[in-house]
Amino acid sequence: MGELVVEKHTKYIVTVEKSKDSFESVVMEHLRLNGAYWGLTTLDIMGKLDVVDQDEVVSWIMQCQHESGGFGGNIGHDPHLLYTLSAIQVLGLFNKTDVLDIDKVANYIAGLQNADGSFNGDIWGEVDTRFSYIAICSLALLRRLDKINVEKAVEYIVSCKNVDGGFGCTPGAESHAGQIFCCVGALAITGSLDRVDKDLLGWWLCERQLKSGGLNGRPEKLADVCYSWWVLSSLIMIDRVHWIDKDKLIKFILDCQDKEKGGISDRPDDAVDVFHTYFGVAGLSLLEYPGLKPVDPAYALPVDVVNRIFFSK
Ligand code: GRG
Ligand code: ZN
Repeated sequence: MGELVVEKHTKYIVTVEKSKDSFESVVMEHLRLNGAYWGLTTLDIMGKLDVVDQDEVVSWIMQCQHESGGFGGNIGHDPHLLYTLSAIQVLGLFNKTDVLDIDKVANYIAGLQNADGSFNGDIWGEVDTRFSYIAICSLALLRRLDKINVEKAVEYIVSCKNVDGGFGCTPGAESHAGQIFCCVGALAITGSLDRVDKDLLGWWLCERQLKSGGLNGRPEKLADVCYSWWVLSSLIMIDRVHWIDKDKLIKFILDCQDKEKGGISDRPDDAVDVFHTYFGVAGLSLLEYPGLKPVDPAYALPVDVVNRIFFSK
């Protein structure tokens, strides 16, 4: 079995961040703040965060903030919950959350909760359990969960639970590993994991492992490195990670590396991108691959960062 080529992945991430005219950078322009979160978190997990200029990143992030308190994906782009979470997470990585007007950001997030407990992603009104997770995770990191109706938020998430034990994006929508991560993560953060049928959901999640060792996101779909994050983090939160073959999954992830140029792809021999590089490295961390910082499965940040946020001041 090969090994994780840490130096190559570090170089790959730094290059993607810097080269504003690469194909990936052009495609990602509108969600750059989100891409920054994936790339920088990956560097931190590998112990390489010191290769970036923190002040430059923090100053750029603050330029993405709007009067409303929310953050856009880049300077001049509309605010959305997704980029607001990325901003909080990256500032957390750098131990710089004190540059934020915490109540202003928290009020923006809380203002997106609906009467049924669900959340809109932005002013345009799309509702999805992704936004429930993002709101809850963001407010928990800001230590402002008291700004929303947590009980109703939990009830809405539970209303998206299916008979297979999984969760979808809205009530009645098909179970999908990405949505399951969001719902289980939000329930974990709010101390509501008793609302999950752990054996039933654990069974559905461990069935995602295919012969190759890789995981898919739904029955009959292809394996993809990103599910090493969405599925594995969920299995850990419900205490059922021993139901999959860890060694086979480690091998699948390592086989998705570009060992020359760095970066990790969705499946062997595909083109690499910064998202799957995060999912691969974070997945390996969840699998306790040597030399990586442990990652918190609910907050999607290194455990030492989460501890610093909750046990300081
Ligand atoms: C901080 C980790 C973190 C997340 C922020 C954005 C978000 C919250 C969560 C997204 C959860 C989600 C829905 C992930 C799924 C993404 C994905 C791979 C979708 C692809 O779905 P299909 O149906 O692909 O196109 P498959 O694999 O089913 O063929
Ligand atoms: Zn993927």
